[in-house]
Amino acid sequence: MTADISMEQWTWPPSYDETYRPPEGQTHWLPRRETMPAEQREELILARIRQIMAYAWDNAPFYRRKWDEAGIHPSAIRTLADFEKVPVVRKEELRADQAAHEPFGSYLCVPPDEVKHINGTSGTTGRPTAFGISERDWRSVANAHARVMWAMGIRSSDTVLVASPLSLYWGSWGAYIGAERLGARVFPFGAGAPGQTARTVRWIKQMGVTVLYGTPSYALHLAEVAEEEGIAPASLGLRAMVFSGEPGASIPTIRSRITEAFQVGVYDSGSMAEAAPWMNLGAAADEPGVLCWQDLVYTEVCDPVGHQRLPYGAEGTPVYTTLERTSQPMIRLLSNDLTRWEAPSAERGRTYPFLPRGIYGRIDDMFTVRGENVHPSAIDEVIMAAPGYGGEHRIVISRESAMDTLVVQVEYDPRQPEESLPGWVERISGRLRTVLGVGARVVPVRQHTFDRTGFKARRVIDNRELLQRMVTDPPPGSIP
Ligand code: 8LE
Repeated sequence: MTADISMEQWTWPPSYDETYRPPEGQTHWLPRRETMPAEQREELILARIRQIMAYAWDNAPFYRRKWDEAGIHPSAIRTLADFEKVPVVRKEELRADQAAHEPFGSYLCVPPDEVKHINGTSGTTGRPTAFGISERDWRSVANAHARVMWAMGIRSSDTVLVASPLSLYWGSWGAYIGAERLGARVFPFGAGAPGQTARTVRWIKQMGVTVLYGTPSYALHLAEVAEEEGIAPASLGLRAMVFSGEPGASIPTIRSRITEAFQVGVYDSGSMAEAAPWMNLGAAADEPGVLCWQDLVYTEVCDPVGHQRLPYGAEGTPVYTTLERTSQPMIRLLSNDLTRWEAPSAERGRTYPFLPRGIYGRIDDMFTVRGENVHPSAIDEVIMAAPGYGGEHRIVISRESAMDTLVVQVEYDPRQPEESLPGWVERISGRLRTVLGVGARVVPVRQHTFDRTGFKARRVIDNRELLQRMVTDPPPGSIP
């Protein structure tokens, strides 16, 4: 077994043979790692976790402080059950630590000049967080994503168009370097500029693009625009779509709208940018659901309060531990997302746990619109700072013509003359767009349209089908 594993580069720190690629007809990129008995893999994962905890203890004041406070030393972790006692890392902690230890935080484990790539969060909840990525980690992510995309059936003969923003977003770059590593032709097109979607349609046809990476919302928009341009989406020649960033690809109604429009295979993927290789949750079949590629990032579906691992079959929140990252390793990163997991089964072709409905929601109040994470408090901040604010507002998320739309109904101060309202609305919309990175329609309403509360404001009204269904038809084992 050891010999097999070393052949497949199970080493710490990770190092990959960059010339390796399986024969086109082979199903698995690293057959041994992907199909070995789950218990055997878990033994290796435990050993790796111990190495990584020792590494973080030595190199990251952030982790040493945190574990010291919890009375935990890496040497005390002898089983995966012991590991459940390691306190989770919250995104807010990373943000605060970065603010105190500019620019990459005291969880950076390599000398700062080894950071060769920067990605980041959009920063809707305050200070943006930077991802400082060493060349070694960049290559590990490329190799990991190549492996997952290989399982999706992507090959060197494919042309992969990246249709998400090519800026801070790890999603786009992760898809790009994964597709490049497996030898495909890559086309970094991006998304979000005015008029860009119609151009996307034309370029897909012109370049013979076969695979598109983006968000499910964007795919639906693309279908609409194609129709408007007089081009049937199914005639574009795409054969697969790889999604991440938001729920959709594992939600039957959305999924079937996409497959019906484009006649493509649909593959869900994506955990969190911090946990890159974020394709660690990735489909290996043209069907809803994602596998947890445990030897890349060890995923525990946990009780959202105590953060202990839950038995297979239960619903909980994923907690991620990166097993190949050296620059900013994440050790028990709390997602606050919602999923249900199933035990590994060799019948799925890979012995990884399975999330049959993917990630289908968030525990906290954050919501995702057109692939952007939006926090209601970021909206509150902008609205309440606007001169002429009338005292209350509502955030309405709905789905209009296949795209998520965000409507903010804002009460205005009656002392504002009616004729100044269009300018007022425009200023707030512009500010919201800057802060959120996504457009919102601002609707002025009369003062006292909305109830006031003496307790907590409930300003978010989510009309989207998914969340409604979760309320009326909760899945078995749901958290009440
Ligand atoms: C349901 C994974 C990536 C790079 O595409 C991404 O969106 O990372 P980011 O910006 O850190 O956002 C992570 C959050 O997006 C997750 O916590 C989850 O709420 C949501 N998300 C990402 N991918 C999916 C998803 N939700 N299904 C997905 N496939």
